[in-house]
Amino acid sequence: MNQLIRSEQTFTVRRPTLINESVPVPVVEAEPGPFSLPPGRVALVIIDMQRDFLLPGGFGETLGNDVSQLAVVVPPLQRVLAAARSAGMMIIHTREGHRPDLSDLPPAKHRRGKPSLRIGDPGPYGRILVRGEYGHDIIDELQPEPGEMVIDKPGKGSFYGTDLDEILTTAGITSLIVTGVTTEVCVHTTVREANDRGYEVLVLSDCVGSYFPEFQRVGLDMIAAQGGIFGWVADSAALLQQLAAPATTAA
Ligand code: TIU
Repeated sequence: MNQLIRSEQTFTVRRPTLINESVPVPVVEAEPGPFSLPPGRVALVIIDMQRDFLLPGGFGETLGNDVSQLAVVVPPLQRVLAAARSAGMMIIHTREGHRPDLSDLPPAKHRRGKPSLRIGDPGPYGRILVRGEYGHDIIDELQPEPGEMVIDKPGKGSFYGTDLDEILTTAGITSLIVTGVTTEVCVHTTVREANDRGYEVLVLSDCVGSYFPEFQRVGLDMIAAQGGIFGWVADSAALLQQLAAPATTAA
């Protein structure tokens, strides 16, 4: 049979439509246009704010990066996290890392780059990017609270090799506010995965960070270009304005 037949496969789109909501929906001023926050359908996703990426001596630094570039993200992200908690929003934290036996670490990923320490090697914060180690966990400032979801992911994207899609679908989530590090790697991969799965995605420009200023700028531009090819971009002030606004209810 012609292999092209595969293109006729059908998929079930499980995301409910946002049109014809009867309740007023807060809207964030964003690029390339307004981003809706349908009540109860929005989750905050905080990607890989782990010690190994942010603290000196961790995996990020072993890759040759200046980790101080990421520290600027922490204060605005703390404010967004606090506001999302107050608003009762679903909160998802992710962590990139691997099983202690490294059985979920593809050799290609293990070999990649020229780090002075590789994934699984002992580092200053325990074994690099290994689950259960101090360095693999989230920085003190953004530690999850009880009831918040923590997704351990083996890849750069948050959907690959995880049950994130099932969790979001079950909770009725249609829209994601994405934050974390790094803009051009795990944030971008997650945004693209989410976009292909039918989620509406808003990226907060001052709550995502890159080791490279030019990647930060271009990475954000790429998301909102072409009419929002992967999603929307706004700064945290635009979101906080809406989360702080008094709730409007249908008369
Ligand atoms: N190296 C780099 O920029 N990022 C990663 O390896 N992982 C994440 O982005 N989390």
